[in-house]
Amino acid sequence: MKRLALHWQILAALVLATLTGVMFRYLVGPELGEEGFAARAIETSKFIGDLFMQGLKMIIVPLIVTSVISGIASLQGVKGFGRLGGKTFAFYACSSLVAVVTGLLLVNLIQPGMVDGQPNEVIRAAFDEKAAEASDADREKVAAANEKEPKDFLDTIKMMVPPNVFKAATDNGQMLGVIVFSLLFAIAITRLPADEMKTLREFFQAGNDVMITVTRWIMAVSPIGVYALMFPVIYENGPQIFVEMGSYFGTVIAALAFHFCITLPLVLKFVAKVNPLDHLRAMRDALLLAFSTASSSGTLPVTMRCIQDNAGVSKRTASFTLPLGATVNMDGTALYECVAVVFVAQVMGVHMGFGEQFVVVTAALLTSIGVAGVPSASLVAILLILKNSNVPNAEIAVVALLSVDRILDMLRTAVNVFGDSCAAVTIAKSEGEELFGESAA
Ligand code: DAS
Repeated sequence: MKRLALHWQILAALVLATLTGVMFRYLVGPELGEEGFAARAIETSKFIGDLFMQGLKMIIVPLIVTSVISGIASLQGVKGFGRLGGKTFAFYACSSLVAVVTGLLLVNLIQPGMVDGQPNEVIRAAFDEKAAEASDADREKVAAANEKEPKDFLDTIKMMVPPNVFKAATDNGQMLGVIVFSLLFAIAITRLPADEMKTLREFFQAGNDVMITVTRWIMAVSPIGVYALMFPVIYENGPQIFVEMGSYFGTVIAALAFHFCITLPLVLKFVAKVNPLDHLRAMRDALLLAFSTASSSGTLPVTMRCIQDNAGVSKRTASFTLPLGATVNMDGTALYECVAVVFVAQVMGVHMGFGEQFVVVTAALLTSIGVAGVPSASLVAILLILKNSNVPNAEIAVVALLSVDRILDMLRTAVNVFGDSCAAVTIAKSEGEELFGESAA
């Protein structure tokens, strides 16, 4: 029997996880006791889900290093690199700025943290309640973030030059140092005599082929991994979070949907001259995996495969734009940071004028560069921006947001990955590449 396409397998796993999560929440859990069968099922599911996530993270560094070096080494010297770099950073800056402005407009229009122009006391009470109920892990995560000095742009620059690239490689979520090292290594190869570099190029090309095969093996079990990741999320996140903080959820989802369904498709159609639906179909596997794992870095191996195999983007352009994008280009995250910071300020009764909101926009753009591509990574940035904006009870608010963050994290990670893929396609088209099976004109 012909095997279902991967995106259908992942979709089926998501539906099955939702059905069993709801069944366990309303039928099994309470009757058999929270410490009984349901708890053991959730614990087993989380173990398998973590194993799958670790499998994805295990291949990130070797895949990216071999991909960037074998891909970029085909660039003809620094001129080509400079042109590609300029286009890539210009796209990232513009798309993230539009995303942040979208979030800012909606959070000021909807005002989710206010009722009749006054701070929403119900949500304020919900913050205290959720902060009190929060897991020790969530509390420790926020306390650790609270210890961090506010990361400014210079910190992000420093991350690009790791004192020990092999140590930097262990922080899978924050790939900046490894990517910059790989780019420098690749450019050096293009600057040295081609005949002397032949063996090295072939080594990294072969290494990349091996890593692509390993990626396919891990993706073969992705339906199981996706199910195991989603089942606990559905079981633990009942619909009440959408009631208590519905206005907040609605604002974030509306802003993300606008960027995903309007802004980026317009860029594809009028800038890249590509049919947005063709691109969406090409990226299905990566988008579903990004949604399921809430990790841009974890999804990167599949994003690379989709953009090259389905969209037809060259390895050179994909190897340059996507690893960087997964780390520094996070439209969904930048938008979310903006909405969350202004929302918390509204709940805490802190009025943010144009000047204060401009600072939030700038901070959201800069911190989203440094946010790692792992689950709930942006909440650290939100805490830093709230502290920087002198919003009181920032830690309580962030612990509360963290307790209801998973669904929003899944959505914004899908937007992050979609934004990266749109950048790759737009830049590939600007380089004259024929995509989606375009026949030579
Ligand atoms: N989950 C992060 C990612 O992988 C995004 C975030 O935390 O905002 O992109």
